[in-house]
Amino acid sequence: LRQTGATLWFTGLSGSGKSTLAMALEQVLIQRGHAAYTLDGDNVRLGLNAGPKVLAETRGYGEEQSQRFGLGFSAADREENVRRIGEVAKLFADAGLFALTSFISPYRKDRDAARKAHEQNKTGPIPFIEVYVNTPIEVCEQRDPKGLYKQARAAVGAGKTVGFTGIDDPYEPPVKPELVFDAAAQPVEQGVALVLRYLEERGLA
Ligand code: GGZ
Repeated sequence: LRQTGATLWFTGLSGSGKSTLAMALEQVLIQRGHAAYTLDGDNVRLGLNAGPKVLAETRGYGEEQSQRFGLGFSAADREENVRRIGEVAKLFADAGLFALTSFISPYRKDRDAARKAHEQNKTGPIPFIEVYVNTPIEVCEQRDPKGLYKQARAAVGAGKTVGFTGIDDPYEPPVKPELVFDAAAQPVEQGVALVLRYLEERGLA
């Protein structure tokens, strides 16, 4: 096993193709002999950062406990979600793995805080590579694999607030991401090649 820890931080809208790209990269990195692991909503928002509903169901938490410990989609909860993911990714990378994170991570200051935590890691700086998956919202909304955009549009149209990213909650694009990939304009293989080339140039893969 080659010990080359780094965090690849994918950020972008729901349906932008972050997870598809992260998963494809994970496979290629593993094929090349690296240890790599993808953190995404499926393994983090249902586990470590479970929401109130999940905690009520899986742990039998009452209303108050669920609200207190569960993470939803308010600005404060997204901040905490991203903070914990940043810390976990840092630990994975410190242990010599490629940590790939696939979360909207919509707020710039929260991503920057994760970056800073990597730079200031106690046992030495850990590479933090921000990959902005900038697929246009029109395309994300067209894809809408879970029907969430449709739901959000309908609710907002009926005068409700849902706080859905890109609809009535902000997405703040990175100012200086290491890499940018538009999944609407390019096939995933091209995204994989883009990231691999970058990692090779930095001597990480
Ligand atoms: C955005 C939401 C919301 C709201 C539920 N806004 O396509 P998905 O379903 O699988 O990806 C989205 C996921 C976002 O979770 P993250 O942990 O990546 O978000 S963040 O980084 O902002 O903490 C979507 C679903 O959860 N989802 N409600 N209000 N996406």
